[in-house]
Amino acid sequence: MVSTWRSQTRYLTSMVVTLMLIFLIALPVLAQPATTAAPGKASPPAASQALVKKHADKADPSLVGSWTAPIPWGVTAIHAALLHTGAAGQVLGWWYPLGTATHSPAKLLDLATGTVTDVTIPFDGDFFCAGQTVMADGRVLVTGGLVGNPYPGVPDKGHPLTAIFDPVTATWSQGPSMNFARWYPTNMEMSSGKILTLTGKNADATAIVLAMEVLDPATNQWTTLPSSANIPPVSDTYLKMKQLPSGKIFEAGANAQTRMFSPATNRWTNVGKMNFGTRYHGASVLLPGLTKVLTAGGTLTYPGGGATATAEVIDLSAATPQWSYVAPMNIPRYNANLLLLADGTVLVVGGAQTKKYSDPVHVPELYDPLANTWTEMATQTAPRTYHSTALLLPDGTVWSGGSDDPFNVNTGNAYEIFSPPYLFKGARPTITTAPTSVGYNQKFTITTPDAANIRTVALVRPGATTHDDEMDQRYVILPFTRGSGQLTATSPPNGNYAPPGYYMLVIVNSNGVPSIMPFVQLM
Ligand SMILES: [Cu+2]
Repeated sequence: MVSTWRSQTRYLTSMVVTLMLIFLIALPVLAQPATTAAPGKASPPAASQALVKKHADKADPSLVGSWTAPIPWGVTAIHAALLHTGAAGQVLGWWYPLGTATHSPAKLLDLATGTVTDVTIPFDGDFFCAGQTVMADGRVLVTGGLVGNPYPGVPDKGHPLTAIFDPVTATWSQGPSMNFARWYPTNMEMSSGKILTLTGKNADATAIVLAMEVLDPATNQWTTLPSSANIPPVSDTYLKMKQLPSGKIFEAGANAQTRMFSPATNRWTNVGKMNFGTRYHGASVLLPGLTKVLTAGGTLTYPGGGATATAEVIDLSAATPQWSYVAPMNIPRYNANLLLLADGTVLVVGGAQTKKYSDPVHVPELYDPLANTWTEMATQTAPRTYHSTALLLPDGTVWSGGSDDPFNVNTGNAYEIFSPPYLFKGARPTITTAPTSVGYNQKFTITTPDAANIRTVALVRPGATTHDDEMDQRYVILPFTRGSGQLTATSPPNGNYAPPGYYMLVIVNSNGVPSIMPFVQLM
């Protein structure tokens, strides 16, 4: 928590520099041809264009859920990851060093007790605007960041450093450096358990890194992919990557032209083009079923453009997949978090409307993919704009934190918990026992007194998120049969459906109420 005037001044100064930096970074993007809707394209459905809407109309928690007040924890979680450790899971959050500090501040929140532990990264390196993935063994890989020690130092330049957090020992270690410096990269775990890292600004801050590279956690070595795998020069930072059951990987923005990458051939093909155009700082999520991707929000011109409320879905199982408008959000926004919930619905949390920290949206909305409806939820206290994060927790609630808005330091340094409406709709089904690990394509038993009225069994991937890029989240529905006091589920066929690692196991009853979700390691 920033408490003295001196540190406050230093903080604000560093923030002004940050804003300038990010503007400068955006210049190459602004210099690209403007992306506008081509004539003859389908118009988006009518959406509310009310710019600022701060309060939900209803108060019944079974309709709109409820929020806690902000809870201080001493770190602005520009980055956040859910860990499988502790009795109820833990949240790791970190951001940039301030002033003359050279280590990135980090905190560990134990969800069972609320205890917060300082786990500041113990070596030099600014792991701010980095990539992150929870690897198959539960350790968190953080890639790249900003050259700028002491912060703000030399801006714009990426570094190739990596850091690995082991949640079992609650300690950081230095990982192998990447072959390329990257600031604003995306990580994703591939079906093999290897980590694909791509995009990001280079060491000179002159361009986006086009080469992709892969970390093999078994050998701790990075391998650069052949140049045929390079991303197109027009690509954005923080590309939104989704592992598909086909084995291919879909890139769902920000660029209007979306693409498919084949790890088998190391080649890209264009697949679909978003009707809205390029959605700078929009969000996207792979929907349950693993064949459709939802994108929502964003802006055509960044920074400083107006936000859109529009949303689109692409069905990647179609012969010729195309983006189609679906129901728009009620409230335009960008820099929001798009989060899969325990029942397979999608929550959009936070966001801004005109500038990175301006006109914050305090009203989350719940998207039901089956009904194609967005419903406004209860109002949260804190502005969760640029550099905000959100995670689904094992108890089915939502953690919302971050945003380094210099005028809301106290709320940026605090988190809030949202209880979705499904927690106010009667008794929860309970999982009495479940395995702690399971292989692929295996039947396994879940004992529960609620077997008779369970409608869904699923594995939910813990989040690892920054910059509206929920890098690995997925909701994998499992086939199951019912027995007396138990369910027999079948695990995913292979890593294309669910890359190896820790998942939250959920059962959802016929009222749409999810259980508390124990961790199971898929291996
Ligand atoms: Cu950033």
